[in-house]
Amino acid sequence: MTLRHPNRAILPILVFFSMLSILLGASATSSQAAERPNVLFIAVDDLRPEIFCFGVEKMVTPNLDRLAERGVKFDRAYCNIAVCGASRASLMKGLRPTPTRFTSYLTRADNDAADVPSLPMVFKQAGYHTASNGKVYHHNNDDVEAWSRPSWRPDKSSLWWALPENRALVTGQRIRGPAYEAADEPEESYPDHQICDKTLADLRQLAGQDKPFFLACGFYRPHLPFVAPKKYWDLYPTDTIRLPDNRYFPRDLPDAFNYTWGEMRAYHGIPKQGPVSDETAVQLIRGYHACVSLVDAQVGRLLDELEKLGVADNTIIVFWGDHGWQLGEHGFWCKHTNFEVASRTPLLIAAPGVEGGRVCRRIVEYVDIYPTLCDLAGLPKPAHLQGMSMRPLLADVQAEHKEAVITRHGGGDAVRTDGFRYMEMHTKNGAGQLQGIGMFDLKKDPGENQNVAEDPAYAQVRSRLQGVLDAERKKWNLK
Ligand SMILES: [Ca+2]
Repeated sequence: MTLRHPNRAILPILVFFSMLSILLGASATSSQAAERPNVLFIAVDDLRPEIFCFGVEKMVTPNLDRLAERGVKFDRAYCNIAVCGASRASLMKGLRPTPTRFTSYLTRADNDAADVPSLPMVFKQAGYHTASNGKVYHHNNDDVEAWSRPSWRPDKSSLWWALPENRALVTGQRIRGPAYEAADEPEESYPDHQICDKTLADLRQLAGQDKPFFLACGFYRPHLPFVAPKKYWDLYPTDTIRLPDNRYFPRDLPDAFNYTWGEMRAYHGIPKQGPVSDETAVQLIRGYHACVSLVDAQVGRLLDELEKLGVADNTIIVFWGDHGWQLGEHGFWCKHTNFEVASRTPLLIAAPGVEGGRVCRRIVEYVDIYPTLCDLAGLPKPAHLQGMSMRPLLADVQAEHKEAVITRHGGGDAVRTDGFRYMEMHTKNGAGQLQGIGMFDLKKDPGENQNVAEDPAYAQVRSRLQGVLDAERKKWNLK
């Protein structure tokens, strides 16, 4: 359309269309680019759904709540293995963990599944600029071919304690400083603030390019130690913290499911065996909450920048924690189990064309993230994927998805359905002899405090869930 040679009769029409095109300019640009949406992929270390919008009302998480309003909150999302490196590698490769693949925090995706492309790799191959800041994989040099530029992390010295007296307590690899720290230090000195700064700079650079981007941003907290500026601790006064009611091992559960949370015992002030004092437990919970609010603030900065750059409406945002965390439930701390609190995770997905502010109660698992992102970006899904796309759920949160999700860790395998958790423990990292069975009726016992596996009233359910686990093992060759 041109205004170069208008005649009097068509001039008003041309003016109308010109104005319309100016008015629609922004959306026309976005709809062209919407064919290739950007991806902002936000990973958080050790974050369980301890977030206001997930029903934990004491939490101060206005930015995650804002993100939930933009997208769909998956209220029942589960990692496939509750340990950092393995969960991340499994998610990024779209493959389930087994007794020999994706087993520990030290897992390398490029060792354990070298022959299949990772999620960022399919985006890179499709012409995206892919970049990674902070803790995305466990190892900064994992899956190097998948990134358009070297992965970036803050200086190691910023990762731990701010106060010199706490740093001085570190005298060896397994002799760490305190499990928590509230220091009146500027937020800029904390690694997550620095990771956010780097990601903001990248966003400013990448938003102006012709290529769409897949930008991964991994925050370190609320992983131990719980170090956060004092201002975040002040959001959670000591006298407002309640310890969980179920600080005991589940009744009638075989001891094979017991767990000694060795990870936390390496920190100064934590006993080498036995429970922590109630006083320490309260401070640990405060520290965890403070770290969640610290991360929430960084997410807010990312959301603000997307808006400012005008790319928010054409960017898929995926927010995920790599597994759950035990905050004293069953007397446990840390992750490394198959209980609900260790395997349930926060998952938020906002995407162009997806109506925000909705809650999905269908059970989903982390191997489902890879195919979902392929679908949302219109990329073909590689044949090796073992998950199921959640795109139908983003369109209709009531759509059918799957009956059960499977999580595993060490010798343990678990099935989680709408109403039950069924767990087995085997020797040899899950490949050997059966050591015990556990089952919880989650409608009656959401805290998983009473094993019902040996209760005759549940014999039929137990047998059905055992069948589900066996079928999944066979289907995916998990043994
Ligand atoms: Ca982790």
